Amino acid sequence: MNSLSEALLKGDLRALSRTLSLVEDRRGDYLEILEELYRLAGKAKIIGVTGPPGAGKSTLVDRLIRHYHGKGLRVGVVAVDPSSAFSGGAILGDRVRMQDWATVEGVFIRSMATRGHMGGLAAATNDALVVLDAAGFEVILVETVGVGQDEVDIIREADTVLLVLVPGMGDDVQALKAGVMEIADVFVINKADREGVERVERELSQMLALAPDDSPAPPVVKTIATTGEGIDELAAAVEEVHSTERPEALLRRRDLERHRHRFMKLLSERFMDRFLTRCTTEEELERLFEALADREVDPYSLVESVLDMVPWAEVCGSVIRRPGS
Ligand SMILES: Nc1nc2c(ncn2[C@@H]2O[C@H](COP(=O)(O)OP(=O)(O)OP(=O)(O)O)[C@@H](O)[C@H]2O)c(=O)[nH]1
Ligand SMILES: [Mg+2]
Repeated sequence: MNSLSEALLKGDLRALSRTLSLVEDRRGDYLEILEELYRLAGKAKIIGVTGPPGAGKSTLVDRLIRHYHGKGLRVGVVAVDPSSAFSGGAILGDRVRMQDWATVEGVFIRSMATRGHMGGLAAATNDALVVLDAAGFEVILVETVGVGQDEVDIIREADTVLLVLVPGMGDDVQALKAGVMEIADVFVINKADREGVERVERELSQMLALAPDDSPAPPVVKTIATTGEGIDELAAAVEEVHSTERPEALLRRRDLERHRHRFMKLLSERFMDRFLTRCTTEEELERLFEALADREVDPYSLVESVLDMVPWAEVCGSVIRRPGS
């Protein structure tokens, strides 16, 4: 076994941090480590927390850490920082709160930057979840701002998705509909101390009534994250969704969907990476692009010739039809 995975499995937190850095930057032995750790993962309860900027996600996450830690569970957190431009002050708040947990045994918090990921933010974040899961964290909270495809791809990995809304969102409830609305398992109306709670509740239930499928309506929980009000109810709703509410077939479908997605993403990420590292140099690529720009070659036949070189018969015969052989 890789020495880093070994140390991490023994509970070495520095090894855990280093592993997460390798995974995040796609460097070193990260693939070998992920292969090893993946086999040990799959036990954690992953809770995704998403919603618009400033909705109180971090404050809720802080409360949920307290809740689960208080039950004696080991809690991991992956906070995907929104790009600094649009949430200056809140981030500082996050950091301060997070620092409070930095020295607490059984709690581990990791921030992921949103920029500069080779294989995409979603891939890096999902692999970070595998690492934390294998490292024995029983509950893993993932915070993302619920906009953009990356965030949807991240939150898709969660077993339970909490969508955080706030009073006074107005048309924003409508705007969130695409993507996250469909995958939310629990709706949280945070900042319930503010005016307009009934209104957002009403809009939400109208929207949920329009849902086409026949699965049970997801629970709606009101919270005041700053005081902790409603957190026990929220945890209970998560528990219930997790244990009884969803029929087996639905969970299976979701799991298959998740693995389909992960496989496709990984295949394209790795394929591209192999091509770039094994096949070409920067200079060669540059020349290739120049030839394309000068229209000496066309991109269609070029890509087809690359793919024609792959021994497809072998790939399909042994890897796909007999996985694991
Ligand atoms: N009144 C009130 N304020 C809250 C509540 N929950 C959070 N806040 C405040 O709302 C602000 C934003 O909270 P955060 O937890 O940082 O929100 P966030 O969704 O994580 O923000 P981003 O990560 O920047 O998207 C902070 O000033 C919180 O103190 C609440 O229930 N009621
Ligand atoms: Mg936050």
